[in-house]
Amino acid sequence: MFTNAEINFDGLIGPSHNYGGLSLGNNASQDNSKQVSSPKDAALQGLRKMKLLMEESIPQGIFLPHERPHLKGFNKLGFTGNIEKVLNDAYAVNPNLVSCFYSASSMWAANAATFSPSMDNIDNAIHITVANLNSMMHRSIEPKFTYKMLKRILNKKVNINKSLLNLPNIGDEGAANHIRIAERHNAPGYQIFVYSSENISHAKTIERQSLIGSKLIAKKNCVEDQRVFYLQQSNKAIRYGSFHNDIVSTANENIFIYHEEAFESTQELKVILARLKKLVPNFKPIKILNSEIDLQTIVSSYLLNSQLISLPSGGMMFLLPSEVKQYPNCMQWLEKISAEEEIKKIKFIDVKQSMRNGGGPACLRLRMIFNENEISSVNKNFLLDDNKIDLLTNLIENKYRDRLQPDDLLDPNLADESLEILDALTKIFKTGSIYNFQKI
Ligand code: SUG
Repeated sequence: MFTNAEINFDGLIGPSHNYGGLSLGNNASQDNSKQVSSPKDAALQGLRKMKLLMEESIPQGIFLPHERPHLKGFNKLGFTGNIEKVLNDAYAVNPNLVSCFYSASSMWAANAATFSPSMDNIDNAIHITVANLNSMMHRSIEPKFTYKMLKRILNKKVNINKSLLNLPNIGDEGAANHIRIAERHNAPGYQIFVYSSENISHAKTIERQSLIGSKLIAKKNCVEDQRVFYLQQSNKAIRYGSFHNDIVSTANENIFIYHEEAFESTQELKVILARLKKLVPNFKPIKILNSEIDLQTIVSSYLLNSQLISLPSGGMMFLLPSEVKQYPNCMQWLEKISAEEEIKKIKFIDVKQSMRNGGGPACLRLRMIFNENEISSVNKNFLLDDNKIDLLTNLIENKYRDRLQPDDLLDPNLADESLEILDALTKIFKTGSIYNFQKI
């Protein structure tokens, strides 16, 4: 029986996971630039996280890795010939072109799209809009395949909207900047779109989510006007490395946790919180004070880039990156909230390979909410079970590389291996041919 209204879809980590140093403003991506990665460890870590949630009887969905190397992209830029030539020619122009078109960044599914459940929307239908991710080159190549995959995962009853036009000032980075608050998942809720840039002007910081983009997404998703709020992320948080809002705040059902310096205007926040107090039964905002944990520690620990998740057995679980254990003040705060709030289960997970590129547990998943009549919209092939976990573990252990260093991206064998793995994945998930290379 379907007991939990929420399904998390995680991005399965692809075989070319590497540290390209591609995301300016993302401290981990910059600090680990050109280090050796382990695609095998990364994928197994991601899978263990999914398994841990399944052990709590939480349904778990999956997004397949995108096709990398992105041969079509290389071709469009004028690189032709065999793969070895394409890679070498692109590398000669700029080595980052190769890292970009090989990036496994689709693993961070929280950036794939923005989901609005039917009970919040004018037409009582689910809407999901793919993110254009246009602030970073390696991420801007994701939307097309995300759309294609969502079409395979969700049936016609779900409105899947294409991403916003790829214009520089309407950046949209999906659910990582979107907070939904409701008495419970399947009750009508309120959505806060957190943006980082308001004006069409030269930015001082790297502003990835625009206000214009946020407004267009709310409109595309048909969210009722009175259910939408806009709130600006603080410039200080962005400067400190919170390139998405899900690093300085998190929410689940009636609980909203945020750092006191997460948002630009305390006045605007106050107004929204007061409205939500009136509108949402049992609404509980939890503010983390600087005196408890300073902003820098919130950003470097990834305390709030955790999955706060409702358990079918009641109460909530906080699934945190294991790095948090290194911060005594974060641990004290966790002790405090588990004593005071309904967050009774605290667990840690090692997703170090993803963390080293700035992606914690919350980044690795996109949440979707369905009621009992809508759950049949989900293609079961994309839901994990023990058998698929075994098949995936086997594939990852046997076919993924243990180590990948920057120069390995020029090895034509890596391209062949990657496509072989993607092909095997389409068999495990019975998707039919979904990748470009599978079309003859
Ligand atoms: O977009 N890192 C990702 C991390 C995304 C995290 N997502 C959320 N906060 N929801 C990004 O910056 C680094 C890739 C590299 O440098 O190789 C990267 O893309």
